[in-house]
Amino acid sequence: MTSKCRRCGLNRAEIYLAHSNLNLCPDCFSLLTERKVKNTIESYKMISKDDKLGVAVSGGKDSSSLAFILSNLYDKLDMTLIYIDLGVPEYSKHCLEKVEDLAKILGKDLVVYSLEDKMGFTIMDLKKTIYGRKPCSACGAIKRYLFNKIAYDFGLTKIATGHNLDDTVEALFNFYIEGNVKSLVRLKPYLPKTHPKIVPKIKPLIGLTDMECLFYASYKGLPIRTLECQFSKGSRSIRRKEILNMIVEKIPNFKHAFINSHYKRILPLIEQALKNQEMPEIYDCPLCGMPTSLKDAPCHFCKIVSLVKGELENKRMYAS
Ligand code: Q46
Ligand code: ZN
Repeated sequence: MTSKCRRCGLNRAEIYLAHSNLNLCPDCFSLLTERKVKNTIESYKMISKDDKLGVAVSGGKDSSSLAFILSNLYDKLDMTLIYIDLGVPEYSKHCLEKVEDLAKILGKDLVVYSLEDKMGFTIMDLKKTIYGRKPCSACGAIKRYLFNKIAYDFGLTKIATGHNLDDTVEALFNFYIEGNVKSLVRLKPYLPKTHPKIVPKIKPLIGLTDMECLFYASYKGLPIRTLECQFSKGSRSIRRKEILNMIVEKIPNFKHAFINSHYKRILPLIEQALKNQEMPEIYDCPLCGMPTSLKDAPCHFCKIVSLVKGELENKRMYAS
């Protein structure tokens, strides 16, 4: 026997949300999903009407759902999609097609930043040169730097990213294990401006699971990628997510409880304990002028760029 939607009582339920024990039809699910995002935005005061918002898009289910929900909820909001083409064969082109389709559907501007055109190298060069194996940590650092730099150069006031509940719990879980208090404190739904050149970051999907984002994107027929980056397989973050999903099989609201207790009870205590600590100094990178915690030294991004460019130059010299 098929069950009816718990909200409308009319349509056939197609999705079961174990963490809240709800059977929902696609329409009610979509409505509740959008409401959850609106509640997150309002409770953290993430967006104001004068904002010029940059949305970091990747062609994935999360960032596509994010852009779609934001333009549904705030149709007058000044919103620009930003895509970084990393130059991963097949994958990057495939993702670019998806974000171009999304921008057309939403009627929003899309800024495409090609690493190869602008910087003269791709993520594949990172693998071939300095990293040898997986280039993911450098790739993450490059993306973080560029999203901020692009938003700053375009005069955008905030950057929204598609980090969802699963991503956040996975990252928190890792920082707890490492005892990495500095990163733990920085991982917030709303990271305000700490320097004139640092654009505030918001995570409106922090209350939605991977599954909810996937269902939402498919119910809305959003253009999302069907290819994975060749470096994503077997990553530590995926393994940690698998472990957390095993816990959820036994304790369905585990991730929701974890994140609630972290943000409502534990983080305020940590922040209180760190209150009298001096803020780390911020310097200007001598190469790009962007903020860095390193004194008289290039920022992390510029270091990666000069390393990979130096290696590429060496290779060219040896080859000629
Ligand atoms: S794009 Fe970059 Fe991911 Fe590919 S190289 Fe790794 S970090 S897996 S989200
Ligand atoms: Zn720099």
